[in-house]
Amino acid sequence: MSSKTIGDMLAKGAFSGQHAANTLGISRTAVFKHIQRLRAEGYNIEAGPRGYRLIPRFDGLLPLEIKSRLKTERFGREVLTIELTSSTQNAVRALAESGADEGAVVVALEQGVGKGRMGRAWESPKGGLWFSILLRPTIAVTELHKLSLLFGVAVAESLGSMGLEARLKWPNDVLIGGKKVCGILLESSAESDRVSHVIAGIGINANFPSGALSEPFASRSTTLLSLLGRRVDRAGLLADLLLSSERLYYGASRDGFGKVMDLWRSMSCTIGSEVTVSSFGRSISGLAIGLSEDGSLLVQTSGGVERVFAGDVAIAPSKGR
Ligand code: BT5
Repeated sequence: MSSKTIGDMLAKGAFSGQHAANTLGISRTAVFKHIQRLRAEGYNIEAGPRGYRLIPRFDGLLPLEIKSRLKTERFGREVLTIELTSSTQNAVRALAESGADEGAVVVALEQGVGKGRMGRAWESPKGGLWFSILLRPTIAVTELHKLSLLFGVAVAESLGSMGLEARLKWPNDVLIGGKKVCGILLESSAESDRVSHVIAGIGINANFPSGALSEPFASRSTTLLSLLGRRVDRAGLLADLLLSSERLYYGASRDGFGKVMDLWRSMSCTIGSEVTVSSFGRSISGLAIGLSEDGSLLVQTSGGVERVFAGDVAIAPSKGR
């Protein structure tokens, strides 16, 4: 028996020391010791007439609330929630440098300087699901970019299980109804050709209205609240997403990225669309005809098929679904 079991009970509601002792087959003193351990970790646990009760904080994203929903082996087993940070990427980098294990997650209620790709900003108001996860992949440096495709698939799967049809825009956007609901950022640290760690940052516009973002992002984005008309359980969504991504990640580490690529193709709104791709100051237009095995986008232009390895895609409005 560990504090985790008491933690799971606390995440579900109030209980008496006697009830916990009976349920777990331990003494009331042992229950009290677990409660004290959790208090020492920073949880505010009230002992009132209805027994022990966890005082809510962090708007449903306390580590205990997340952990009680986890079905993963490694992803999210170490989780830290921060009220306000510059970027969860920085917080996970600090964990990585202090030797944290693969799967450590940092969640922030709000980010002061949320990061997009290529030095762009990511607006991260309260109500979003902003988190980063530490990976220590054994894959080749040349395969790293496929991880952003992998997380895109995992996000789309999780949103799908909430009844939302998410589509993927190459390389790393998740769209619903043609509007961006989630962005993915991968930052890696490699020495020569060995990857020491990768930090995957995922931002999902969850429980705030699209209007909370500034223009022009607001009109190009959507949020789960705007789509569903209700707040979602972010701890549950995070747990679900960690499970999807863990399955895909260890599957890809074992068998390669073939399955991820196939899933990505089936969820793509890029393939089959007229696109303009801007990459390193150059822009090409044509029909996106496929995703090649190396993760590059194949674009049929008037001059032939071009293979795009990095860049931003704009989808022609009529096809941007
Ligand atoms: C991304 O970059 O889409 C990656 C976003 C990753 C965010 C997560 S949150 C947790 C972790 N911690 C961080 O600091 N970052 C990660 P990119 O493809 O470059 O898109 C950035 C562009 O999206 C911006 O230039 C805006 O146009 C737009 N944008 C900014 N905030 C947005 C938002 N909340 N929703 C939709 N679009 C947004």
